[in-house]
Amino acid sequence: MMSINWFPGHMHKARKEIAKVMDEIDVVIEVLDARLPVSSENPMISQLGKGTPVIKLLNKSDLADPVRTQEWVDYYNSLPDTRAIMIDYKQKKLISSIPNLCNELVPSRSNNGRQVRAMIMGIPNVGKSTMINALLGKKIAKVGNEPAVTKGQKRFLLKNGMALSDTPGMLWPKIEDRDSGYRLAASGAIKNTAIEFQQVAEYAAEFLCQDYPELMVARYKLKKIPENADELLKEIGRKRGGLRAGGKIDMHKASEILLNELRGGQIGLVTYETVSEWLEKWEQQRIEAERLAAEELAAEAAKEQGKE
Ligand SMILES: Nc1nc2c(ncn2[C@@H]2O[C@H](COP(=O)(O)OP(=O)(O)O)[C@@H](O)[C@H]2O)c(=O)[nH]1
Ligand SMILES: [Mg+2]
Repeated sequence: MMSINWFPGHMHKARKEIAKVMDEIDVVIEVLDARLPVSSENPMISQLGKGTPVIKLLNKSDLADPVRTQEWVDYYNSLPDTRAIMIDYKQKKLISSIPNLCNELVPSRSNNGRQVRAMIMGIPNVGKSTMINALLGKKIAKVGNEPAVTKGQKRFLLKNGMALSDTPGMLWPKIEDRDSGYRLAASGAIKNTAIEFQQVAEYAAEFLCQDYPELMVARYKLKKIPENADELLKEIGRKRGGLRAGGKIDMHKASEILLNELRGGQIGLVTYETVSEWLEKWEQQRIEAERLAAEELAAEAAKEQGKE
């Protein structure tokens, strides 16, 4: 079983900082990775931001499956106080429409000529800094692959009167779900994780065989749809110079090829999670939580009886 330790101390600090600024925020602009909208969430955002309207940016949609992204957009738009848009860093027009969307969501402020205060939030690497720079039309936030780029609380003013600030502290994804960990690793959203590289490739290969077999056939010029992850990786190894002395297939090299091409988008537009999958998971979680609560009640009742 994998375990990923996200420095709870850091998390605690972020929670305090966010709770402190949340009162001053009118709109949350939550940046998600369109390929894995739920797994790229940080639950603190919805917890601490309760009652604050949110714009969900399904970012990096240039890498995602457009059909699945549209399903996520529709789902999020059905939630109260929530707007969702499919976006990526090249869509300048769409990006420049975000301030107006913020104003629409908080008419009480914007109609009274007051600045709408928006905070851009999200886990590392989802594209917050890139988005801030595009919104401001200049390079203010440092873009980088390393997460520790945005430090402290910064507030930037926009020309049209919207005040925009970056996430204070670090918001790591919450990895309780096994799939979420692998998806974050496979997409490149998190790097150098505790998960074995080859295991991530196997997970990705399994998923691709299941959900996108035709992309595999096209990319690796396969004669037929691979039966499973192992067969796919072996085929990639064979075709792409992964043969070592004695004809042994270099599975590490095959894994590297698959993951690099998947992350780079060469394989095609891929989305790891679907609305229907998560609706089912959430329903199961709800049932499980209810069961636990009922058990607890029963245990307490039994204890009370014992006292009498
Ligand atoms: N393909 C793609 N890459 C993006 C997009 N937005 C950001 N990136 C890349 O994702 C990486 C992380 O971006 P950054 O803005 O630093 O993320 P932050 O940690 O949330 O501030 C950088 O390499 C960006 O170039 C997008 O819409 N599409
Ligand atoms: Mg940043």
